[in-house]
Amino acid sequence: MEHTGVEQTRSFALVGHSGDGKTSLGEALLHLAGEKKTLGKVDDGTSSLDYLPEERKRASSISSSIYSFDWSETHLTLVDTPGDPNFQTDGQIALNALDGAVLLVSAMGGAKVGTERMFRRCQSLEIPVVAFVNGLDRERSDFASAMESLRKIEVNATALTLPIGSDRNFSGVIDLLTMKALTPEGTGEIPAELAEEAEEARGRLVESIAECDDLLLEKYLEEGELSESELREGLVQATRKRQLVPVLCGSAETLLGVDRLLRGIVEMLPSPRDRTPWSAPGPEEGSEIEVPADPAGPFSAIVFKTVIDRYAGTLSVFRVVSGTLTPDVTILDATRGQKQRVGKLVLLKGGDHVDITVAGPGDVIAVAKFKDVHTGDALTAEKGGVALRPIPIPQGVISYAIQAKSKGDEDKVYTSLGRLVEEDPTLQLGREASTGEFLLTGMGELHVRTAAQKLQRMFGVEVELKTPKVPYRETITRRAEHVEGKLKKQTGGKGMFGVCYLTVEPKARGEGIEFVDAVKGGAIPRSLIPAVEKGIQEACLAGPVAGFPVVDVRVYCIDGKHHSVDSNEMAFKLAGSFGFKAAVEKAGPAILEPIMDVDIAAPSDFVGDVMGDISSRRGRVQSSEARGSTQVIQAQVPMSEMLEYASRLTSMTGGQGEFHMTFSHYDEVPAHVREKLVAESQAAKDGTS
Ligand SMILES: Nc1nc2c(ncn2[C@@H]2O[C@H](COP(=O)(O)OP(=O)(O)OP(=O)(O)O)[C@@H](O)[C@H]2O)c(=O)[nH]1
Ligand SMILES: [Mg+2]
Repeated sequence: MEHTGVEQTRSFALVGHSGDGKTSLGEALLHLAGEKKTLGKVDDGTSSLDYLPEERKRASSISSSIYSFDWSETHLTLVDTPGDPNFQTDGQIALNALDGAVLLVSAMGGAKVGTERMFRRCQSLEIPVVAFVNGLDRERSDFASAMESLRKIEVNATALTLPIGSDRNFSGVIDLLTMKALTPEGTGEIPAELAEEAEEARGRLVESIAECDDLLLEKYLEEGELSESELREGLVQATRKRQLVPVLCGSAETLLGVDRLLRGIVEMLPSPRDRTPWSAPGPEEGSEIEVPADPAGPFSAIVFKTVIDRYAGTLSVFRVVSGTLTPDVTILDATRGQKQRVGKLVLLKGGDHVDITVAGPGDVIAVAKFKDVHTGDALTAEKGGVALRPIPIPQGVISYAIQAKSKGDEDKVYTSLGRLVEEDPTLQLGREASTGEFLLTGMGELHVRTAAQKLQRMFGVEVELKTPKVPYRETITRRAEHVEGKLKKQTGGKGMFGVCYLTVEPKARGEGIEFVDAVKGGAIPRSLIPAVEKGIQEACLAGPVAGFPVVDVRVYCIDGKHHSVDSNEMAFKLAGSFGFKAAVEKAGPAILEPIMDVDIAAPSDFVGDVMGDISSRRGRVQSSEARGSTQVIQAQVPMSEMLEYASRLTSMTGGQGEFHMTFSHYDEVPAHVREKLVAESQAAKDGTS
């Protein structure tokens, strides 16, 4: 395939709440574009977008999938994103690299938390949005309520099509620009019983378009109407400038209305040239330069996904921002400053790949076997390329200790986890300093559990997830002065001698440990002061209260004593460590726990149960607000109380509740929690001693 040309290129994501039909809509688009002969279905495992075994098993997306295809002389890349908050981050990362989004809204229940979250993300990334009300063939579907729900979440929505009939009688859509009915029979007249409704809706559409442009508004006020071409152009501009969100409607199941959406995507979403231009840090501090979508310019691209493919190896998926790429060249990972060899260029079609020979601005392609290229990295030409800002990757919020099921598999688990983390940057692999256990951190319980399943499928290693670990910390609450740390062993043979005096004081949350050398007059020789600091750093790894890392303390080393023969690094390291422990104990030590910001959405009937349950988890409800029949609750809850929340919420709401959490801050644990943690730490010590 030759690169189609920048003006005829579109890239967009399908975004929205879980289970509302994004993947099905993607399949419908591919089928209508002639890309797939048969319509792929999520439920019977024939979807090319939900192609991972884990997705087929759950009948729900766990990872964004990319499908490039051609239709009507346009080259399109569709990215189907998962709606579940455990996996939504993958789609949020992808949005950074795309030019538009189709916001899917269910005709049953309208916009929900997942819809709103992704819409906000599009707004913050300045991505134009076209909405699609899906599922009009379903019982109790309601287009008007879906429109209303969009306005409630502050989408400046205006209907571009109206449904003809609903439920089983849903038979097509009315195009409000042309005022024609689009049905499987072709283009026809609007059914008489809908004529008035269609006139009113068109009036609203025309007004919304006119309001976005002063010249159009003037003409509309003078003449009372605008020509079809003025309306079309006005709508395109208003959508691209994000003044309006045009709403189309239909059904991914019966395909009605989906061909109009396909046309709408090409007409209204911008080409790489019509989008908000890419910018990058310029040569002078604080300066910005624009990166035009020019096929003749220097190559620059942004990696938004990494896929481990059984046959091809690790694929880095990127969007070309400027320039043209051909196979067998050398480029640069500008984020890491490393040269990379490009072999073949691959176009992704879900899990299938097609080799291509050239890629230009707006194209999404993959290259296999780069060395140490990560999701989010900026790629450039080897020389003279402009380095885009890397895509920020959100950190996981919940950690599980992970263990090989069979002894002897530990190394394999570790290397396989490393590969998995490469593929999914929202997973992090760490090690618990106090126990030496591997910790896998992800966006939610399901995210981490699914990662464990993938580990088995992809690398054949079985692991056990242990109760999630809460990253508790220790700190001090007041100042303690002139505390002695002493090591003295001077009986027989070579002696060890070192004394330091430390003063500690609390620092603000998140500021870490600071060491201040305030020793005067050589009480401790200059060369041995770093040893004191090292001893303090080591003592910070396991605090004196319950063995958690110590944070947010400023330590002054104010004085000391040394011996000309017996003082050495080891002696002062130990003195520093002893002194720090003693000082922390005198400074009102406290245990800190992570507090999470939690958003919960549940049908209003369950709101009392959900709020009561949050209080019983030491949570504080901060707001509660109705959105249609859904209640959205925002609360702050200690992480330790949220570890198994997913299953609890499911059982409390009959599977209709959804929640999302992110880290907020650290706070001191109450006395009863502290006692429990101290007892657990004591028991662990007794067990190992
Ligand atoms: N009747 C009907 N069913 C639909 C329609 N769209 C989707 N479905 C069904 O709804 C279910 C969920 O659809 P998906 O396409 O997997 O939804 P999704 O938005 O991709 O869900 P996640 O991947 O979990 O975010 C499937 O059983 C689909 O067959 C529609 O327009 N009409
Ligand atoms: Mg899906």
